[in-house]
Amino acid sequence: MIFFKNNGFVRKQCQKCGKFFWTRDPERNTCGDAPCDPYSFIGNPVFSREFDISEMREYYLSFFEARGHKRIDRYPVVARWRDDIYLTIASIADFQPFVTSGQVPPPANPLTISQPCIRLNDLDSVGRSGRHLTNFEMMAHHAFNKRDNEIYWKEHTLELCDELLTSLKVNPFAVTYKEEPWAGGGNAGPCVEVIVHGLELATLVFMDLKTDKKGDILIKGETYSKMDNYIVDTGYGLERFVWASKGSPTIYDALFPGIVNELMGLAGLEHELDNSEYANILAQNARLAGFMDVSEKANLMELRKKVASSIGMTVDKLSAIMEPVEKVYSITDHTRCLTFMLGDGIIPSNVKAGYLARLVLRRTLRMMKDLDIRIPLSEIVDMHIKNMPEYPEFRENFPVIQDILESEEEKFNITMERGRRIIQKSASHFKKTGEKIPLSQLTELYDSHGIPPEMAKEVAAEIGVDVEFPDNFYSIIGELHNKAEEKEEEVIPFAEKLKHLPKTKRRFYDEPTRLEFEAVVLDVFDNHIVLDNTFFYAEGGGQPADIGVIIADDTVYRVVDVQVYEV
Ligand code: A5A
Repeated sequence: MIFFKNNGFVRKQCQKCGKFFWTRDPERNTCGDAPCDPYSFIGNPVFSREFDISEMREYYLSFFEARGHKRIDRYPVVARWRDDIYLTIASIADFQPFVTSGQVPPPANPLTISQPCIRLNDLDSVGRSGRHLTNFEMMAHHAFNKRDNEIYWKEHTLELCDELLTSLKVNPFAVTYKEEPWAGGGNAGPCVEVIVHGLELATLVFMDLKTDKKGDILIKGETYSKMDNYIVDTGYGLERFVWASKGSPTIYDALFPGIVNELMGLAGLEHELDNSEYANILAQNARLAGFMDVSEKANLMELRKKVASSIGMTVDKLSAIMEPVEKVYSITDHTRCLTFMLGDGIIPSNVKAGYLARLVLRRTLRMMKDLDIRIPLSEIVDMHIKNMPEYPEFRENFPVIQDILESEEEKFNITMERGRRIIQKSASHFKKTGEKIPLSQLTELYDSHGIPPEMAKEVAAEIGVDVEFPDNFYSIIGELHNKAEEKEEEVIPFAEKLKHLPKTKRRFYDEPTRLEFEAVVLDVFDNHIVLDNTFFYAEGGGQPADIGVIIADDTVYRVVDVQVYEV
């Protein structure tokens, strides 16, 4: 890329992970990302000043506004406009699939946005890795390019990123751009991850692929083909920027110190922090916490061992110290996630987005029980809402949120009592056969009865039956349930015949209000008609098709539906 070449970067291969990256520092041999490098900004902030969340968001959005981007309001965290995923997992999800495919024009071009996102595939790293949240804001700038209308592409995207970091006074030698593929929500493309002092702050995706069962480009197990459009899809982690500006031990301490302290106190951990040995271990763990990415590797004990041996202590001692602290962080994170989920109208249930809300809710209640924190969930949610004056809608919805939380807490307690009996029954069966309770049974216990695997383990142990489940159990469940069931592939009527016809010119975006037009009939199959051009809006983008009439000679035909068939 010309930008890198013109700005003194060199391309290197990481000595640890083998991936390629760009750096201005000729001495650098590692990519700078976790787990290849530790966090080197803890206690050593990366920018010239501290930012809180609102300040950082405003800094970013006005930076891009000043550079020709239009600011767009956020979308909800529940992706109601999509039928393939339930939650808004990235800012680009707002514009998929109809804007990215070119069927619908973007609300502005180029644009900038700060989009609250929810990702449950990182669930088991939350609280542990120092950097993962279930709910975070993705600050972004997007440009939607067409072959005949390019806004900007790779070079300008890199220039903007570099200018933003320079304006924040980041040391240019500390920044690495790591090459990776990125895929999500039906599109993919090459990307560079922007890493500073061990922390991935942003990702710049050059999106030019779409999912295609017949495509021949394979990324993360799915096949893709090239799109005509090419889209600048960036994502800058707002909370990670705030954390980097403060250099606190974890992202949670940087974002919600008040709530973390309050929960530490309720869990009886507060006094420990005054103990210098304990504080020292927490500090050392914080630098190395980047290793604790449980999402993919899924072996918590192995990861913990690595950290313990780097600190020079036994893994048991480190686990005993870290586990309760990590739970406090997770509870803090999960309750903010619930604030967004319920605040944006999700009702906990057994299906779709409601299932995911219940998953987060029950995981939170389970951890609160473990730490013996006995306050209603709504009290913690209330603390979050107080911290977020920029979301007045959550304060407005609070009475409803409170009702939902209370009713869910009651249901959880009933489930726990019933669950105990169900596990006892199942465990006695496995005691007789001498087997462990298999994972499929644990998933079934969770899915059908809401019984968390930790509880199954506890109750089964009382009977003498072993239970093992992967460390990323919740991430697996979250991932499984975030994808809607795939639809049957559409059968296109008359596909063979349509192949030989020219494409219909879709003119409804040129003059959306036009009500009459002339067209040539290209062909007729049964009661389907193909025109050479049309102002009839074809069903798409969540909008139904236009209806009307076609007059040929003296006959009037009713148009009851309009469809696009790509063959
Ligand atoms: N569509 C592309 C841009 C995308 O989603 N890329 S990404 O998955 O890498 O996310 C963009 C940025 O969001 C990351 O670089 C990181 O800064 C932030 N981010 C992603 N997952 C996060 C999480 N679980 N917690 C906090 N921040 C996260």
